[in-house]
Amino acid sequence: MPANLPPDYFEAERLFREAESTTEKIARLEDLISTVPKHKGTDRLRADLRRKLAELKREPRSHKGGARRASAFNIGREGAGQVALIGPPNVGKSALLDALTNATPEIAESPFTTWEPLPGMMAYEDVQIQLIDTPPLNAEYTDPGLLDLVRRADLVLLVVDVQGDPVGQLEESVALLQEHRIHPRHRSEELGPDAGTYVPILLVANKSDTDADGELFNLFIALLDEEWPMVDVSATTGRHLDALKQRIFEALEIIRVYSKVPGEPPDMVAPYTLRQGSTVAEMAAKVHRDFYENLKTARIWGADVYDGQMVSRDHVLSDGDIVELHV
Ligand SMILES: Nc1nc2c(ncn2[C@@H]2O[C@H](COP(=O)(O)OP(=O)(O)O)[C@@H](O)[C@H]2O)c(=O)[nH]1
Ligand SMILES: [Mg+2]
Repeated sequence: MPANLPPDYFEAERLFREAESTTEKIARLEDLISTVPKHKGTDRLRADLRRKLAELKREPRSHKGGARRASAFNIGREGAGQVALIGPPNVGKSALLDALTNATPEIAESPFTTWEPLPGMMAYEDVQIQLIDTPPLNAEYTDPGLLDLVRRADLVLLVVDVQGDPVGQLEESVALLQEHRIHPRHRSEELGPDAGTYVPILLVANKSDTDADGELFNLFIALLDEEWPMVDVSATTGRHLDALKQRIFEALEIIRVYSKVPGEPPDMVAPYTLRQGSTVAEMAAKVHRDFYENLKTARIWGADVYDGQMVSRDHVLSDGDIVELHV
């Protein structure tokens, strides 16, 4: 694997790995190939990928895959991460989307108010995160598009109603996902690499509006037989919604990096967002391919460096760093 592939490559690679039908695999592999920068260090990789693409094109296509790509669930990623709100009917998924984002979904007591997924953007400090409301999980029928959305999501918020039967709701939802080989990430060690797709899940115990001392929430926790990352909130009163936003940001495992043009003040308004552990070269790839290819050094201001420190392209960035790229 050549060093310093741009972050888009890893994202595209993940989507390719998760593609199910041949049609979808071909489309995603084509996307993947387009993210590989063209230079000597990537010759082998590009040849391997093109060979794989030729093989896939020889396979018979399934119509199912073609239909799936056009699904309403295939929502383009926007902002620093894509987060799916899922769960049983009436737990307040749409109410949460309404409370957290600029979107205005329909909210109602009837169990099947939401039929189509609906995205909205949530501001957290200076980043925008995409939240997607979805139709309820249903043991009778689950749209394959919904399952794909869950597999692709950077984070899943599994919403339950703490005033209802949160344990039953959680168990049913997890069982349904499991039927489709989707598992919470904290089970990966137990289930092993061949069990299917692991997704990070944050459990959201909604409707905790009358639960001022957390009694219902603590009872819920006591009844669970494993530990979940979880937070109790109320979409109606706004209780703990700020904490929820922060947990979402943390769970995405991203850092914000601010760019600076030599001789000018940094742009502190629109940070680049990168995965934790990303390097200066990966940041350069987000700015422009030319920066990525021609980058010589960079100067950094931030918590782990002295002001204006010169670093190489392999330097690992921290949240809040200001970076001046030199080509
Ligand atoms: N008490 C209370 N009711 C809520 C809360 N969130 C949603 N609801 C109500 O629960 C019902 C279902 O909400 P909705 O968002 O449509 O649920 P969804 O089916 O999961 O999308 C509506 O009557 C909402 O007003 C909450 O935090 N507290
Ligand atoms: Mg709804």
